[in-house]
Amino acid sequence: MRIVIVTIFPELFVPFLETSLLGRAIQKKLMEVDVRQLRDFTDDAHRVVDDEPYGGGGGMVMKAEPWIRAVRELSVPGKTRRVMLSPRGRRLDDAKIRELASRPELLLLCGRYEGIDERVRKTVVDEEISIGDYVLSGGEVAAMVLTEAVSRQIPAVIGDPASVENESFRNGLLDYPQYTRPAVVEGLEVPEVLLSGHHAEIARWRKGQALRATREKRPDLLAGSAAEEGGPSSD
Ligand code: 21W
Repeated sequence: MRIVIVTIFPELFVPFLETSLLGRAIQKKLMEVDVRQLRDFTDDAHRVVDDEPYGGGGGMVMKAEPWIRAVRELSVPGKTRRVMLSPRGRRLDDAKIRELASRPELLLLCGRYEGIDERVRKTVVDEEISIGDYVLSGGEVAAMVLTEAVSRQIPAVIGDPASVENESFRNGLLDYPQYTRPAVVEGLEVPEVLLSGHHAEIARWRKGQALRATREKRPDLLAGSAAEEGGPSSD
């Protein structure tokens, strides 16, 4: 899959795209990510991308024309899904990530300032996505969240195809608690079942712990799911 990102801060993406899983995936051409400077789509000497809002109020608004030109030039009709990162969008979740990952090409619009002229959304955007109900300074961090989560849907990117299926949220539950050496930390011991070598019992304990954690921390995930069966066990 290919992701094109349009932003006035392309440098924010450089270490992000070079590092770890994503860096390796791009190097191995499992994914292509192109980051483009919005200012390259202006036509004035000063490469201006913002202006004062009609109707007054504080702050600046991103001008429509550079965005419209950028999207038209960088997307392929019928192929590219054009996504604006925006606090007004629908909240991103696992189902949306899977849907986006199934597309051949995404174009991500990252706004700054108080937002983007509404006519951009109306003319060249397929959907608006938010990553949650809190205020960011622009769409760039949200585009990174989306890019990283989408990349993890490609089995070859994470190396072990089985672990895409195993991931939390795929089964609708939070993770079970995890432990590694040493056996005692701050007086707290590793649950005995994990040292037992009884793989079936370990699997049962983990399922019970995942259910308990989900019930306690995120009961909303259990509502209307078939996950709750094969009862929990104690510590
Ligand atoms: C934040 C822009 C707040 C504008 C009308 C008049 C992209 C984001 C963003 C930003 C405002 C996402 C206003 C979660 C986010 C993003 C920048 C408020 C005030 N409206 N997901 N004045 N949170 N944020 N505008 O902030 O671009 S995805």
